[in-house]
Amino acid sequence: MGDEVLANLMQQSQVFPPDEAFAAQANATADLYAEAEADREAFWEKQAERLHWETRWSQVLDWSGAPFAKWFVGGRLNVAYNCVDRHVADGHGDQVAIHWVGEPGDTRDITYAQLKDEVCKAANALSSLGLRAGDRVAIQLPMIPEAIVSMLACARLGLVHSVVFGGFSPAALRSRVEDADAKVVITADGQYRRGKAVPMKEKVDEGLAGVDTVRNVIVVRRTGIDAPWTEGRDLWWHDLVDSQSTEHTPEAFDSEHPLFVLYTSGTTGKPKGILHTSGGYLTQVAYTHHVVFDHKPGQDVYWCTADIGWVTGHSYIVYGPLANRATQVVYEGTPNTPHEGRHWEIVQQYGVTIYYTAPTLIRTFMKWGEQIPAGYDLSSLRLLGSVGEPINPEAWLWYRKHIGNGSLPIVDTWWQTETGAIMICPLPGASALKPGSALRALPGLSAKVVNEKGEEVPRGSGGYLVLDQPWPAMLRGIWGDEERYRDTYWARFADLGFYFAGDGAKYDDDGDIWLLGRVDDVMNVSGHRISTTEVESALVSHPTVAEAAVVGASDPTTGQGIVAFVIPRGGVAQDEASGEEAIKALRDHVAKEIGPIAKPRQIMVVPELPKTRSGKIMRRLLRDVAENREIGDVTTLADSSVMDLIAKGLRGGK
Ligand code: 6R9
Repeated sequence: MGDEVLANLMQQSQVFPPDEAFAAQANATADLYAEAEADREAFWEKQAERLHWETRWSQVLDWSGAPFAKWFVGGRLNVAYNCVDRHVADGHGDQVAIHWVGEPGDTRDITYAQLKDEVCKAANALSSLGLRAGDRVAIQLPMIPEAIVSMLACARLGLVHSVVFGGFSPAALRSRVEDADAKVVITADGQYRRGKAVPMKEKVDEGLAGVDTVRNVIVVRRTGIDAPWTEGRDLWWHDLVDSQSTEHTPEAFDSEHPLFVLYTSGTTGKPKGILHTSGGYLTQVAYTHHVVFDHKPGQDVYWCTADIGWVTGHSYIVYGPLANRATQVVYEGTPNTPHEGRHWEIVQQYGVTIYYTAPTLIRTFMKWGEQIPAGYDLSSLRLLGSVGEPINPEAWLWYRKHIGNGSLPIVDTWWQTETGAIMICPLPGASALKPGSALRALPGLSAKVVNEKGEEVPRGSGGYLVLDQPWPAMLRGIWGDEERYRDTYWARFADLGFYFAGDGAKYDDDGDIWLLGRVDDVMNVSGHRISTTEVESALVSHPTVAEAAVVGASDPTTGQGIVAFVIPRGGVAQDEASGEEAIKALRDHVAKEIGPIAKPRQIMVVPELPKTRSGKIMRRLLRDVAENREIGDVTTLADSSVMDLIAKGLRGGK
């Protein structure tokens, strides 16, 4: 977002003071900031007491090995016990944990007692395969209950899960399985996508071809479509799990025992395996879910629309809500299957009170029209949330007006795969809300906007977002790559010990934070992080492409859209390369290499790319082309005529 645009936004911004009735019943009050400020460690100690610890910690934080933190040192707990068993032990076994809604319309209500049985059976099944604490398990599943059960079964046994988004390609699965050296993969025969059953197991097999470290593939039967089978390796979930005992004694693990690895795009082609551990992570997801969503167990019906393949699904479908004994909706399908009112129909049917989604979906709802939600009874809703990218004020105001009855608090939650849990966000009932601003760090957490030197910028100015204090759910490294961990996040402000988030941000005149999007080569498409390099590598791996440059161009629905510039290989005529078929083949190739979410919105065939004398591609200029703007300053180009060539080429054949 350019400075001008931002200035406009900030000018337009209105302030919505907290609603008194909401404030009177809110889980959090503004006092929490002062309480945390007075003694951070005591504050986090209190939050950790939300959980059941088998052994209490002896030290809250050990930062002596920075940037590798240890939280609740010496403490021992079982994450799955905290998310399931203890609620049953406390007499809430009959409370519904999950109202599951399948895309074709099938449903399942699962109580905490039933969830406990399912998790115990799955844990017994995984043990029977010889898996031991510390082993890695890859999970590529649709949004079905078995996905959540699998994650919790891993947590129960101290196995490290690596969930791979169901829309990722065989190649993406393979690189993740290999990087983490997963011994078992859990998947499904197929998944429903917009009313159709599409193969999943077949694709998993393609990804696993030649990978001999995977001992077993467990397959959930979801759609009934044909699944290729490798005897001796593949096992049906129902054959393996259904007959297991519902008794399983959870073992307590060290607070720093690894819980999961989740891969996310970095600035190079290779995704980073972000590592999270147990005690600190669970403490912060439980705390934030409690205060940010104002969640009341036994009363609220909570719905986070994310997929478990992303961190939002990990922290705010699985671990946070279940640790807090939530009753939640889990929906398998897309928001317009079979019709564009599907979400509102579900809200009405289950009486959803808390709804947490992404700006890209809000903008899609805007496109579909306000008459669609208006056709449903949304009066059960009492709080709305947003995550994944900056929410533009128009979308915020539409969300409040058409979904939130013109009155509900909206929590704009800034965080990352790396932070594990929400960091910057309003406290509903306590904060005055500003459409488009995430406001400030939550109590117990700290964020600053700084310049190149790491000095805090004055109000009204912008810079880089940093986190200047360690936090309980922080990543504990990149799987197998300590150096990349230090380089990516800690090298930029090494002397100051700040975590560099990769986001630009600005303080307004009140000192509130406005997030401005990534400052690196990571694009944000529909709230998903995709690196320009990753897409470039995919394009260049196609036989007709010599060179490629990719930029994120602003897009009214998806936030950013991927625009690629490609130079055809020698021997491929410009006309031929820019033909409809050839472009389609390239887009499909990227989908195959990475996944459909990475498909470029537009591909332009060009004779040259704009480069500096040191050979760096000047994406700024390409972005000007992609966004149909006047081309900016070209004086640092090695050959300043290149932009003319590109412009001429595009006029000629697009
Ligand atoms: C949770 C999640 C992280 C990146 C992050 C930032 C962007 C997320 C945001 C936001 C502005 C918000 N982002 N939430 N930007 N306001 N409320 O999305 O994790 O997939 O790792 O993405 O998303 O750019 O750096 P992840």
